[in-house]
Amino acid sequence: MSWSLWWARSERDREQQFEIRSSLIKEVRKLAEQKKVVSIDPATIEMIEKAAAEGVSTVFERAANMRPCPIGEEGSCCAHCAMGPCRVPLPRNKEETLEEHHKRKGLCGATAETIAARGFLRKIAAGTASHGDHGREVTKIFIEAAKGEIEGFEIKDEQKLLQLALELGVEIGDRTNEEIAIDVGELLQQDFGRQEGELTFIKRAPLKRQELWRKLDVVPRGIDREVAEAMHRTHMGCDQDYKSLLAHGARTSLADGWGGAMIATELQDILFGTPAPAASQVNLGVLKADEVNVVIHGHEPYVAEMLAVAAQDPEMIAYAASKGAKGINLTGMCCTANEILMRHGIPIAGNFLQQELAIVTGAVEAMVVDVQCIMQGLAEVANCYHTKLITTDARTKIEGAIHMQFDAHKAVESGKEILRAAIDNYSNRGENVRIPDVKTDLIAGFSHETINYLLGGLFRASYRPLNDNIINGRIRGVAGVVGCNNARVGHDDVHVTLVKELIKNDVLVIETGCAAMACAKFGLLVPEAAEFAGEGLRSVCEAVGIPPVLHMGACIDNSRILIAATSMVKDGGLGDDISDLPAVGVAAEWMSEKAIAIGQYFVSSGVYTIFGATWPTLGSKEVTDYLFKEMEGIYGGKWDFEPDPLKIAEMVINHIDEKRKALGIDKARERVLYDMEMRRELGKV
Ligand code: MSK
Repeated sequence: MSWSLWWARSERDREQQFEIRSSLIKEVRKLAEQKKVVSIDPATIEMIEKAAAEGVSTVFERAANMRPCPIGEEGSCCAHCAMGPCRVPLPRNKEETLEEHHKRKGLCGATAETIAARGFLRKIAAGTASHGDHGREVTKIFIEAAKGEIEGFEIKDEQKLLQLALELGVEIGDRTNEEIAIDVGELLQQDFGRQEGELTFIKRAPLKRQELWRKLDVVPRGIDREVAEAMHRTHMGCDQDYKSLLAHGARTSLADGWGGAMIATELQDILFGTPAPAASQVNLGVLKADEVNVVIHGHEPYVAEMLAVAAQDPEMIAYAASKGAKGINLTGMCCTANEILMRHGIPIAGNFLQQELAIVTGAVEAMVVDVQCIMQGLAEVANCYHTKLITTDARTKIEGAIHMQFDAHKAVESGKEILRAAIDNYSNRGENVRIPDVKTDLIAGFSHETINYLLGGLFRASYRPLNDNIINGRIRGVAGVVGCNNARVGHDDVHVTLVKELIKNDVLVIETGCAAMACAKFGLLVPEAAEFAGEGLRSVCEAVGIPPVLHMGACIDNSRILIAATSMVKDGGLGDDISDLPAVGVAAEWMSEKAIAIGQYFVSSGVYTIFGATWPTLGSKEVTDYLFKEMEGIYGGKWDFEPDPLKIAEMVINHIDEKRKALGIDKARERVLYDMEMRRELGKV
């Protein structure tokens, strides 16, 4: 069912459209409500059942017992002043017409359009603020490390530092890496508080895209400035033109993708190492029955980096042995997991919806959290078992948790102190332990640089082979499948069903965040998964030795996708802007405001972007039409919404085929069986 159908407004169609709209919303919820598919992951199901048997509340149980507010869900509620909250919901009965709905206003006179657009912009601002604050903290630590003011951190990727210095015009000469790094860090730090001008990395975008942004006046000036202005514009009595609000949404989102997120990724790579392919495992089965299990959860990598160092320290291993443990088993959860997976091969215990379930195993001595995506429910679950929930960042404190502030100036000691607390807790582990025997192999670490190298080799690193394989039709196009889990839809089900369908149709998939973990759990992130791919994609994967689904990192690393897309444009043959590429972005199980910021910077950068699960502006036809239709005429990219994964796949493929046609590369694709010699040739392309 197309979303647009339920907006037909003629009186003749009104009743029918009301039914269609109602059924679409119901369809989104149906699976979860009927409990047909809570999760497709056997480890998750086993732990949900254990939690239920032990009377422990989890997000799955709460989702079953509490329905989302229907007015808030469609973006029809405004709580921006104390005269409200005002509600301007869509018709809830067949007697009310949409025309009557249009007469419904907030106390200040705010229309459904203004209310929906303000809510949408605030989501973008919150997401941009989260990535921006992550980037700011990384930049601070980067500069302090270069100045020698903090211990335990050093420049790991000299080549990337020098490349970035060249790009930014920072003098290299015979200066030390540390001197260069200080200048690079301080230069990028200015992007957070810049009042006028343009963000540094805007110049990385294709020239045509930069010109478009300048013409539209949406080039971000400073990261913090755009977030602050978004909050101002959405204050009561300020911006009341939904198109104006959404234009600032585009500008704010660009301050995320080409600003805070990109700065974080670049500096993390220099400081901790640019990811390269690393083999590891995923799912709750990576927890160990006879070792101290520490799960590190959140987003910012420096606490995790220090724990990774401390866990290998002979002194700490001996301390664990003194408590009867055979070792220290460090594992990750959510995007901190992705960070330490990509750089150290540390296994992943699970994605977003599994955080409470890791504790339900009864085998986790400490869950150490930093920032973002950390459920408050963890404290109550930890209270039911022996697990210590340890917060490490003053920006994320949780009532009932132990706060052990991570001090970057004493990073090594801070890391050891946290580990000691976990080890001390090993003897408190009771008999109630059940670790699901479920884990899957994966390969991660496909940074932009790695893909470049794998495709083109050390001396001619390039995206040209990828472009050639798209042009010759072996690869139909590229889909960036990213984002969260959402307890309102079947856990992992939407991601995995979608991605399987895409690779079957020769669409190369690049992934980040919890989506990557979902597909990893189902064996799609190993080269052998090429057997699930269509003939063309399979031949390329086998020739190069890569999986058909490439793990590009944490959700902050969606900026890597922007760089990859720009490289594809610059390497030629696929148009002269990102919007020309046969490429699509999808967040099929999204739940975080960061996902909306990411989706909007994809759209503002020219990418057709489809979200599943739910959509937060359905309360206004005008705003939804603007996002889903008109934005394409402005930015070359647009939003779309569809909860069914197979329908999403169809939309992705249709869009890719349209772009192929526009590029003149839509001729019948050759179907050839490759012998070994031909595959070797393919690898050389
Ligand atoms: S952790 S933002 S649930 S991807 Fe990045 Fe996963 Fe979404 Fe958090």
